[in-house]
Formats: sequence, C-alpha cells, structure tokens
Amino acid sequence: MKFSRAIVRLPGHSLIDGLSSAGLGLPDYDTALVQHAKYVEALKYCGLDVTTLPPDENYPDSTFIEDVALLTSRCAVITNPGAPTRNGEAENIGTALENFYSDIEKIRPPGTLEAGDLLAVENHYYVGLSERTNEEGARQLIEILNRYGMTGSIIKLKNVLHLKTGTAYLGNNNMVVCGEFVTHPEFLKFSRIEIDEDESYAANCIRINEYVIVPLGFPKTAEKIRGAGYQVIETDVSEFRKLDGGLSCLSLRF
Ligand code: CIR
Repeated sequence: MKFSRAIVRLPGHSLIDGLSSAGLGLPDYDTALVQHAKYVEALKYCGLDVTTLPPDENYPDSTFIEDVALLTSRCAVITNPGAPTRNGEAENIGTALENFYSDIEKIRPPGTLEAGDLLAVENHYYVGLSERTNEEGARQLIEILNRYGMTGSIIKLKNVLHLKTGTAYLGNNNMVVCGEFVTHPEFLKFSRIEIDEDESYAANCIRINEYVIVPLGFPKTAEKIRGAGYQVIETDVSEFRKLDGGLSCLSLRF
C-alpha cells in the first residue's frame, strides 16, 4: 500500500495517567510534546500529509490513535478498545474520518478490538487475540473485511500487548518478527527480519513508502532494516515507550 496521509492526536496533560506495564517511570509531558512534533516531521519527510487532532484529556492514552481505527484502501473501521479506560475513546475519531472515507464501519460490543492488534499484509489482515481484542471483535472485523473483498485470520498472542508490539510488515514479503513471533508458523513463509530480544521495543517500526521509521536507540535493528534495503529514519519516542506505546501506535497511516 502506498501511503499519502496520516492522522495523529496530540498528547494531553493526562498522558501521565496512561496505562503502562513498562516500569520505566512516568512520561514527561513537555518532552513528549517535542518527541511527538519530531515524529510528525518524520511522517511528513516520508511524504505524508498529516492531520493533527487536538488532545483529548478524557482519555490519557488517546495519543495512541492507531488503536481506535483501521484505515484500509476500501473502508475505515472504527474499533471498540478493550481496555476499560480506553473504551469510548473511538467515539471521537468518526468526524475526522468522514473527511476521507464514505464507508465507515464499526466494531460493536460485545466485540472488542484495538487496531494495534491488526497487521496488514496487502489486503490480508492478521488479527491478534489479546487482552484487548476478543474473538467477537475479530469475527466482526473479518466479516467487514470480507464484505469489502479483503481477508483476515487470527493469531493468538501469548505475551505481548498487541500483535504489532512484536511484528511489522515492510512490504516485499519482508516481515519483522520478535519474541513469540520468531518461530510462529504463520510467519515462516515471509522473509523474516529477526529482532534481538534486547531490542524488542524496536520491532514496532513503521514502513512508509520507501522509508522505515525505527525508534532511536536500537542500532542493531536499524542496521538490519537498512540491510534489507530500506532507508531508515530514527526518531526518539522514549516518553511514549514509558506507556507501552510504540511508533505505529502514534498515527493512522493511509
Ligand atoms: C495502552 O496500554 O493502551 C497504551 N498505554 C499503549 C497503547 C499502545 N498501542 C499500540 O501498541 N497500538
């Protein structure tokens, strides 16, 4: 998929109340704002037209906008986040999506789904079953995808927060894998770029056209991705890491 646009949401002051299991301390709001601005610059450098939404203080994790929608080339799907403090967060994305999509679908309760659990390989979507995405949410999503001529299949997660915490598809059959996904049977057919355990955070990288954005501070990963033929851009997202958020979580790219 060729990307031309992205939507981001600025972090609010409530960011410090976001969900976290990282054990890296509280994020610093001012540093997070600077990092977010640089992240947006990187998206623009990759050629994207970026729409920036205002902070939503009611939802501390709302800057992780990836989780509230799936944007395909044929339709948009508004999700229903499974984390209790994030449930309802998706309600505020509809208006922004109406500027770009006429076909907007929804995941409805009792289905839950966070789009960090969705990994796109062209028109096929792997759906991670996680603490946030349940079977009913996955079923609804696959039914929607089928209606628009796309497909989906389920991957059960063991340890990671979201499917894309440990995987990234770079196009040309290149799949970044880490941890439980290194030997996962579903991914053996890809040309796999294995991320070392001590750089596992960097498995969440994003390909945008000919570029791959990688978090700053993970030199082995950056080198491996360069070795696979991509131009690598490194950007510092340390404050978002403190809330288990990776690069992909900070934008919707379409
Ligand atoms: C959460 O736990 O929901 C946020 N603190 C982090 C969300 C990360 N999103 C993602 O991996 N797509």
